Amino acid sequence: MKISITFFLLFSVFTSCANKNKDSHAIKENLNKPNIIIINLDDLGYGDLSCYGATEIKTPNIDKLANNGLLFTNGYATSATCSPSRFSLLTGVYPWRNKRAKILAGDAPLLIDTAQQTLPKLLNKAGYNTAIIGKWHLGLGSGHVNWNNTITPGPNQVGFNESYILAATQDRVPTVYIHNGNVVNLDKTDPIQVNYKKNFLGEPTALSNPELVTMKWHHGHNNSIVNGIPRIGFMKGGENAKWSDIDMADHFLGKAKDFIKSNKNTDFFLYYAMQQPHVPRTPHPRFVGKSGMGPRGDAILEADWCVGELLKTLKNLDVLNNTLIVFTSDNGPVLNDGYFDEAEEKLGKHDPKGGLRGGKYSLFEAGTRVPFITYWPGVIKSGVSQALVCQIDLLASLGCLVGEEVNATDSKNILKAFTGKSNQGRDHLIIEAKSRTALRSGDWVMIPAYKGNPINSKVNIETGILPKYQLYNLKTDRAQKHNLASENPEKLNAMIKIFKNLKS
Ligand code: NG6
Ligand code: CA
Repeated sequence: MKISITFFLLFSVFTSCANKNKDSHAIKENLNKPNIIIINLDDLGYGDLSCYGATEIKTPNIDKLANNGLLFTNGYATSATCSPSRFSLLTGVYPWRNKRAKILAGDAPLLIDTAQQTLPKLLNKAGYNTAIIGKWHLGLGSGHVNWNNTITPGPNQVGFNESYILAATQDRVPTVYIHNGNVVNLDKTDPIQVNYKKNFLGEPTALSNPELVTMKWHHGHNNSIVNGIPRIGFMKGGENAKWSDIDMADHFLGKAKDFIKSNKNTDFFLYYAMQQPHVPRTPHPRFVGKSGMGPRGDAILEADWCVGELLKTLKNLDVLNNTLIVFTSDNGPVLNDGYFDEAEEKLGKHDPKGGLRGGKYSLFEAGTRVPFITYWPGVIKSGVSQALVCQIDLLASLGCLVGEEVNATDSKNILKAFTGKSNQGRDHLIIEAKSRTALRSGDWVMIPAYKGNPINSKVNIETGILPKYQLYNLKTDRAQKHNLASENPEKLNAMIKIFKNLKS
């Protein structure tokens, strides 16, 4: 009974959204709105999950989402790196519209304008209690952060009622948790200082004191050492506030569970931004050695376990059936991203790219095509969708779902595709990697000619950069092996035209 009512209400939402939200207020009053959870992993590849065809690693809990929900084979992040990708997910705006949308330092200012429309703001307006728990990496403050005072603006100023975050990445300082703008467990007599240009006098680094390092760096990552792990950036003080790397997954999971528990009687939106399997890979000892693939595989097993625990929590609180879960990753996979952690050596037959070309930092498919699953018991039927969908569309689509007015250019309302009511996603998508852009349109991809290195030799990944146009038909050539640019000039020109129009 409850299910058919939800179906009916959804039907009216879909009809109204097609009508540009004319009846948004009516919908808002009638709709039995679901809780919304976006689970966004860090550097998880298209081929890293058993539900996406991995045979060397088993991810039973994420598979449960896929088997009982909708698995997308053409689901994308807008960017092959973190900050730009997350910027789009939360704002519905392409990262190349914002010059600062690049991998941010740990002390970079807030990337999102506090006046800007965001997904959490929209949901907040629709009555949701909103939280981010996990990785932020969208900058904090407006230039010079004093880590010893309340840090603002940040997530709480762009729509989140609650935030419990790590500022940038696990490999960047400051290595502390920040709760609603305040560093957790900060001892005011041991203030934190952060500098990304120079070290603090007398403080050890991986270069000056290699004997203090327990995880060896391969490239970059030779500044301050915390918990034996050398990081990017210099940090002094804040001893009491430093996180424990091996406990990070449990820590964020605990916070996520607490948030769900205290909001079980209200509509809630949780952006659960997990840190795995980004470097440094520090799975809890419970998972060490379990994948046979070293820390990268173990961290994926740990993340899968966290998803299982989250599902259990929702079920035990009797809110699972009224929760829409979106599972995805911020960008494609990388093996050696700066530490010696045996990711390459112990890979065996596992293919994190799932047969796609490239990887993190790349304009080729594996850079931005990521795992993408939607799950909503009783509403989304289980299946596989080939619709072209992107994280950037969550703003317009979820805005529609909750009956909020959305004015968006880049973000498309494709709620029907996200819920499996249609196989039609967006027509075109611009993808980005390290400030270069390319076009996916239908089954085709066009990469403009660019200057630069075709291989990022540090991480051993093809960048997608060539000094000539590239054109691929993904339907017949999923691995992007055959450049059809000179064979098919008509298609190439048509793609260039669309690309120019979209970028203007
Ligand atoms: C790079 C780091 C890499 C990772 C990445 C950000 C070096 C040499 N490499 O600059 O390890 O931290 O930034 O990853 O420092 S992301 O997933 O947040 O985009
Ligand atoms: Ca990432």
